[in-house]
Amino acid sequence: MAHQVLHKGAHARYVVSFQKDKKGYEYVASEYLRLSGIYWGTTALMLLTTKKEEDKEKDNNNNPTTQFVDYTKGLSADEVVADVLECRNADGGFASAPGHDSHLLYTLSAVQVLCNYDRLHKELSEEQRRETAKWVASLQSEEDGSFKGDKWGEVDTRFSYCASSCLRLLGFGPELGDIIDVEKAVSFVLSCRNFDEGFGARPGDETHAGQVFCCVGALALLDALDRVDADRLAWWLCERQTEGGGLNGRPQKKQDVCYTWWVLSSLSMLGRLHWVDRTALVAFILSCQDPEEGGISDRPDDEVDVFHTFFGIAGLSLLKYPGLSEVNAKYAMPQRVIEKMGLA
Ligand code: GRG
Repeated sequence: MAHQVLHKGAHARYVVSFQKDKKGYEYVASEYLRLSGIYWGTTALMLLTTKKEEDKEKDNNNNPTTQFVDYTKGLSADEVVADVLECRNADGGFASAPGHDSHLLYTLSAVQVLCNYDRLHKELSEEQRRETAKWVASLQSEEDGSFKGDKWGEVDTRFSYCASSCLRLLGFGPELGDIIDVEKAVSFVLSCRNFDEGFGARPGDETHAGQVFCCVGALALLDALDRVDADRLAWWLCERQTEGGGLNGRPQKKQDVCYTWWVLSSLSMLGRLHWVDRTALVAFILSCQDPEEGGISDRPDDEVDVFHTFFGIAGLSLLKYPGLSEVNAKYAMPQRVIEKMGLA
């Protein structure tokens, strides 16, 4: 394989220039998912940044593996936070970009970014946080416990995950049951389980690794992960590894860097991360980098983007690639943030 080391500096430069070039084509064209882009990019910078103590780590040849650079400094925290707050709507939810409707996907991204920068409580009053939580809870169906993504009504297990994560990050611990019907939320997720022990977007839909992450994550966040057969599900997940070393999202499909995250984080939550061939997977991810301009693509020699850059780095972090900060599999956020919030 051509590029066998992670080009941390190049990736950080790529993320920073994407985020700063607000008139650039990529930035303008991604307005419909802008807030998630901010979450992917800024979280990638945080994972590239290691704590100072980790400088002392040595590789097999006793050489230091990390050099401390705070890659997050490439972007102004105040500007990032201002960009996020501009997307807040009067209903308490957040939109992909100013002027759009609130959606659960972007509300989760907003809350994640504010937590990552330790600004959730500084920027949103208790009343505003309650409004956001109420808006999230209002999307749950009283009938079957599912969540819709917004007022327009699409139901998907992605939204069960987003709602669960959002409410936990907003501080709902044992009192989660006061705001949503937890048992019904769990039952809906379980109703999307298939014969292969995997999960789809709605009852009867095909198993897909992205939805498996959402369902395993939601069950973990709702303290119900013991209701899956971990061995059978982990077997389906580790069968996603292809001859090229990368992972696909379902049988007969192509490998893609983003499945490193959806599959590995699920395996990690199930305590079976070691069921994949780590060496082959690391080599595949590294082969998808642009070593000069930075960024990671879905497959070697394809165009890079912030989505695959984040999930490649986060996947490498789960694989304990040297010189990266630890990522939390359940929240897809830096472990140090989750620990500081008392959610680990
Ligand atoms: C906080 C990490 C995080 C996530 C929030 C939005 C979300 C919750 C999860 C998305 C999970 C998901 C469905 C991921 C899959 C994305 C993807 C690459 C879909 C492509 O699907 P197909 O059918 O691709 O086009 P394949 O690979 O099956 O051909």
